[in-house]
Amino acid sequence: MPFEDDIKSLLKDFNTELQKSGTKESLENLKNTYLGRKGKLSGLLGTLKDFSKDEKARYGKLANEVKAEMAKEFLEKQQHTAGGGSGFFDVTEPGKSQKLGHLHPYTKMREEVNHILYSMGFQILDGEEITSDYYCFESLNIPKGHPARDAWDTFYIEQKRNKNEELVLRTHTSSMQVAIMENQKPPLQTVVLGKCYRNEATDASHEHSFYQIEGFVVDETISVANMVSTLKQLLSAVFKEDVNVRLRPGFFPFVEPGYEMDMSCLNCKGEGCKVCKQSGWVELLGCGMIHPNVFKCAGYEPGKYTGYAFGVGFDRLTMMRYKIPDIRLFNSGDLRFIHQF
Ligand code: FA5
Repeated sequence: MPFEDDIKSLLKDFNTELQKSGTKESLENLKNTYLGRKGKLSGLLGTLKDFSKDEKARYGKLANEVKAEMAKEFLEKQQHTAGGGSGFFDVTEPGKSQKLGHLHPYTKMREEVNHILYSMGFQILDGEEITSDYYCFESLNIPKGHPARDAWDTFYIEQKRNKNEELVLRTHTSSMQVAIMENQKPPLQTVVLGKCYRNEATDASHEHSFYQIEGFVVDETISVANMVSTLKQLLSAVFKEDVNVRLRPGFFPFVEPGYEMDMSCLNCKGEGCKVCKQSGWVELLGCGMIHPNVFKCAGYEPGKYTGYAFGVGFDRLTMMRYKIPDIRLFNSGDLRFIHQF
């Protein structure tokens, strides 16, 4: 019975090829090849005319059953490929890649700097951004009416804490010095990395909200030499090259002596360029030996301890590291800027 054999083998071939077809195009081709007007099934049906009446009736019935089965299998496969019949889904179509976010340069730098400080033995704290006038100024040897308050003018909060404690947005992370020392006895090796606020006009290197790293180290025999070597080590690790530093006298009421620390210009290697205004040095941070009045506020025994403190602008550090020309870009929300990191 060649017709029966032929049609069964046609069905078998159809099923094998159907299994392999997974795309819209391959299914369409399969349909045309087997079920189309000039397809293999039609071709086989065309041979029926050569059979007897009885055979024609029997084979014709068989052919219709096979055709129905093929159509059913085909539809099922198509629906399966379409993901439940909700429209055709081509599994071989290249996917649409999801846009992933990435870390802000601040976050990258912060993770790196934290890692360096941690490996140097510092405890890393954040502390409160809304603090009292006492911790931000008074305890740092800056009483009311002191001229230094003008340079560090900040935002004052009407509401008071504990009935009469005046609140401000911290103008520098130095505000954490006494707050931490009150709760921890030396030896202390601490950094505070966090946000500060100032009432000042913005420009390429000034923001009203920015970040600082405050560091302070207190023990019985801490010296300026310890401070210089630690800061040199810290800066060299941050900039991944050996940096030179120099001290100039600087006034901060909570340190004595006080210094401004400059770093050799990485742009011109100290030769002189636009970045360092031809001096070969870049102004970087304030530092000095902690004033006895600060230790007094912390409740430390007078004369027992010495220590150094430093305060560095974290934004400016990040700007130097990534060669960012304007501090205002950080919070601009400009995607052309942010996509560069
Ligand atoms: C201080 O804030 C001192 N508390 C630093 C200090 C700590 C001195 C411990 C001694 C001992 P100054 O105002 O210079 O100092 O600020 C320190 C750094 O913060 C600056 O060098 C600068 O990098 C950064 N900074 C200051 N104001 C702004 C601002 N408006 N925008 C961005 N960065 C700023």
